[in-house]
Amino acid sequence: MSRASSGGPPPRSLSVSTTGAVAGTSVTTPVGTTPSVTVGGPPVQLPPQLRDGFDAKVGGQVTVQRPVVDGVVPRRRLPPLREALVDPAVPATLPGAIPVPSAIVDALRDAKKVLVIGHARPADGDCVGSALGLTRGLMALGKEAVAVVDQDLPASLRSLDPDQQLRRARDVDASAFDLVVLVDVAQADRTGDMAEVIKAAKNVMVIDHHDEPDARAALGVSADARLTTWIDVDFDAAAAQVGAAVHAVARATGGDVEAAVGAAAPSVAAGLYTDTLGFTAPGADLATLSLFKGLAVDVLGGGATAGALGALDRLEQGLAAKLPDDVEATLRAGLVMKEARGPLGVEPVLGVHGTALAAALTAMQQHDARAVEGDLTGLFFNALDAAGDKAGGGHACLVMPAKDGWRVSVRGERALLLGRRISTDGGGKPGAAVAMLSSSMAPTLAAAMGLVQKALREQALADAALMRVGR
Ligand SMILES: [Mn+2]
Repeated sequence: MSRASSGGPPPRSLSVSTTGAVAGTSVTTPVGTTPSVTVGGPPVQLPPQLRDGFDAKVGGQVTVQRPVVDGVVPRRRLPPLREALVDPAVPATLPGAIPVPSAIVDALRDAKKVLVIGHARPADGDCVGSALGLTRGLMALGKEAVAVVDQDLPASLRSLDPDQQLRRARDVDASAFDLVVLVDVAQADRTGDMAEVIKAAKNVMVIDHHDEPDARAALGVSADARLTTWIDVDFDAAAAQVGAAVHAVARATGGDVEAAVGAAAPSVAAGLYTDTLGFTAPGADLATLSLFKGLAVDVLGGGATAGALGALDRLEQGLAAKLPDDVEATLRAGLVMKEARGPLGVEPVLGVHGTALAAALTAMQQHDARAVEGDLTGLFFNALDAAGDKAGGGHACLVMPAKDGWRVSVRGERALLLGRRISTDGGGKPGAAVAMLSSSMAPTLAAAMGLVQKALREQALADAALMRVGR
């Protein structure tokens, strides 16, 4: 969200030749498959001498390799959002322009009481926006609807739910609903304590943009249950599908289309914005930006670009959730930055002291009793984004202590297909990735760099193939 724009116009076409760029590389798995990394050993506690561990092991263990990409992989960047909102050359579209599978429309039309579930632990702006957007849209059409994201939300996401409509699993009587809809997720075990509800449900729907070839198995839905899925990885955010679904079901029920889309619009816009990192993510599509623009100008902005810019200001201020100074200072003291040799040169590597995280959370709770650890980690991701911007073609890694081991996040300027199926950052889109690895710091980092190297080889081949067919 705070990721800086690198400025300048986006490339209009893939005009850079990469002939010969991938000579000598080998790829053992097809593009788009999940890189598989297994690191043995039980989870370990953060060692007190983390800084020393970084010095001694990280630099020494990461293999230096000849760059595997000689040419420049084109960046697919969109114009800066504020310029796009006022630039007449950037089209604006509305959710009605997106076709919705008829089975999705029919099932939503027929349902009277709908339970909408987003992913949790972690939640993100798209799952919150999608869950609230669908719920609000259905309520505007006279249906009963309840949204669940089963975790305490970090401060930034609390701003997307000002009326505190989201429920926890423990607060919901699942037997009261005739349709269960999962948004932005197709796996029961990523919904917190909603997994058993999903498995027992007899009428289930999935609206998602993450690759899931066998949703019935991933959900644990029984063979006799009705399952209706709309899974399409070409969408940057599930919120785009949700906006379209609200429009379509409003039309199908003869309801007030404008009221339904209007009720969903703030949440849908938030999902589009967050899953594309404010439309700065390398893989973000113009179609998504156009949908955001249509919602911002025509729905939230009252038809005026000034109104749209005001809506964007409010969205960004809410998402920014600025930390108190004392909390931020504590966190910054716990952030370690090192540089490792990666496949494309020097790769910034960031590490986080677990003790600093704990101290900062205690300090934060003096300011806000609802504070959770997620309120704090945004600072590290901002640092990661900044490091990624400075990596000059390399990729920055962030390694943070987590409940079951270490959380490794990666950011880079180059398009990167890294762990799409395990990714929750950036909607699983190129350039943003996350993996959970259970091991100590040094092998985790080495494994993370291996993921980056492998994904870069695959991406180089994919880009070369794209150019060969003249796209
Ligand atoms: Mn998403």
